[in-house]
Amino acid sequence: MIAAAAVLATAAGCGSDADEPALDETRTTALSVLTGWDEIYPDASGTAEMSIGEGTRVDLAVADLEPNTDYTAHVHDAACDHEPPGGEHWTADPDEGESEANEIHLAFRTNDRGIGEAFANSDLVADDRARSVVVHTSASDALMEHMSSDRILCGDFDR
Ligand SMILES: [Cu+2]
Repeated sequence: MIAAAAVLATAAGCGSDADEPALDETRTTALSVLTGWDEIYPDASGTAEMSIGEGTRVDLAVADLEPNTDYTAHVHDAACDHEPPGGEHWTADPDEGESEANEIHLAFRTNDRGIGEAFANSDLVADDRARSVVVHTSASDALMEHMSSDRILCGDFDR
């Protein structure tokens, strides 16, 4: 009984509250090519960092994608082994539904070597439902007609 009380006192003393996002927390991930697209972009890769404080900053870097092509990326709400990979878009307020103002979106264009970088600075504070980042090809990509999904890369944030 005394030991349990001591543990509780210690937990309370560290100042973290399960309902509040930790301040200045940084989560990272390495993105992997999803099934199907791995045949087209076998070497594609990416890294992402999500820094959470008063808002959320996401930095994304990808390599070995299609040169000079537009891509989008979003913070998603499920792990990459979910079907579909990454689940749905993460929404700051789930009751509000999907809208750009309620989500974290990134957009970038690759250079002539297939390298791209993007960042998002959002006022929204990512919580534990923010599980992954997914890179989507642009809808105009001619390859899309042969693919079942526009999701190319996915990475699970460490937690
Ligand atoms: Cu997405």
